[in-house]
Amino acid sequence: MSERKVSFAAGPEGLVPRANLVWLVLLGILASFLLPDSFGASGGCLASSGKEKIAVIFDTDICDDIDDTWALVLLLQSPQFDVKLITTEVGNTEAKAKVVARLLEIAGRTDIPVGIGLQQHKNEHRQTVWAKDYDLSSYRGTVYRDGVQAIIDTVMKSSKPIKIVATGPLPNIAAALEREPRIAQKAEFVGMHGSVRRGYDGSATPSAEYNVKAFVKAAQKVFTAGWDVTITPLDTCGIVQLKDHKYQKVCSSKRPLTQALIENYRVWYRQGILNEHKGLSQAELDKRVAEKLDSSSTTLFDTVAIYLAMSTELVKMEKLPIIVTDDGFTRIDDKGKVINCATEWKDLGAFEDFLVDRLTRPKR
Ligand SMILES: [Ca+2]
Repeated sequence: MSERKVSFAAGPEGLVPRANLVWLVLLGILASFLLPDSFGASGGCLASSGKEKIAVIFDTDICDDIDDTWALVLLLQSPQFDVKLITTEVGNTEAKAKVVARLLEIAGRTDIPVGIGLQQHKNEHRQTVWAKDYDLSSYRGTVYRDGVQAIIDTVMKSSKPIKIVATGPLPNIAAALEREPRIAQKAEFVGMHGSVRRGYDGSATPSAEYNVKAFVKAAQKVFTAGWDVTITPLDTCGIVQLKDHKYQKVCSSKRPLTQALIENYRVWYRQGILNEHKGLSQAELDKRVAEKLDSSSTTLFDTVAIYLAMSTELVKMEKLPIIVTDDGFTRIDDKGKVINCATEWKDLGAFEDFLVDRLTRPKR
């Protein structure tokens, strides 16, 4: 693949007398408290000022659960990131790539290449109907047919540290490690994976979390590779949901990308009901969709992985030795590789506020 060139505006340091730099630093600190980025995701002064963005590859199983779409919008509306590539995971990865490409067009971000991940089948997913008529060859950016190779090439050609942020099962990432093990020396891994002390819905018993259990061997490969691993397990990501005025603020946003997010939520939720209740009347279907869409989001697991790629301020991080068992659990075990785990929220309300701000903020 050919890597897309990204140009950076030159910083002002070389043009400013040294004495004035002190004032600039003080103003920067003050701004970090006053501006929206002070929700705990400043990512440091460099990232928030746009001088040194965080290079990321986003690997997503979008279209299975809807939270990946929320995560994608958060990613695109976070100025800390320099998004190098988005790859699709699991199932009909080409149909999923169409959804990603159409969302990137709405976002005005066709500078971001899309990679089609390993394909397990060609069935439709609940959300793919939204982009059913979209022609992937019309995407104004680059589309890589071999998403795994695109991951490898993007990492190996990167001139700066790069983070692979994954919010689905991991066959693409495991295959990339298999083909080119050196990516583990040049990248960090950040994922929505596992369950350390708490399970689904905040239960006191750990669960075999889907992203791990669905492709256990792949998860074992990724978790034991030589790179730095950071995860939001169910302990933190499994209790994130927007309700009431926070949810309503997102729904009423006039931003085209945010409106597209809610439209995808509608399509995805509607298709889920249709899959379960094929004989349902149109009126009953509309009623059920409206009830859910008017009230709350689903659990927004994947948004926390995006957050961890830029900040850990709002969560308690622990370095824990973790093994991935053959039945899909992520257990604390002295034989495990030590990884960074977001095990508790320090301030979940502040994260919700941050998320709403990012999803609804005016385009800059
Ligand atoms: Ca996901």
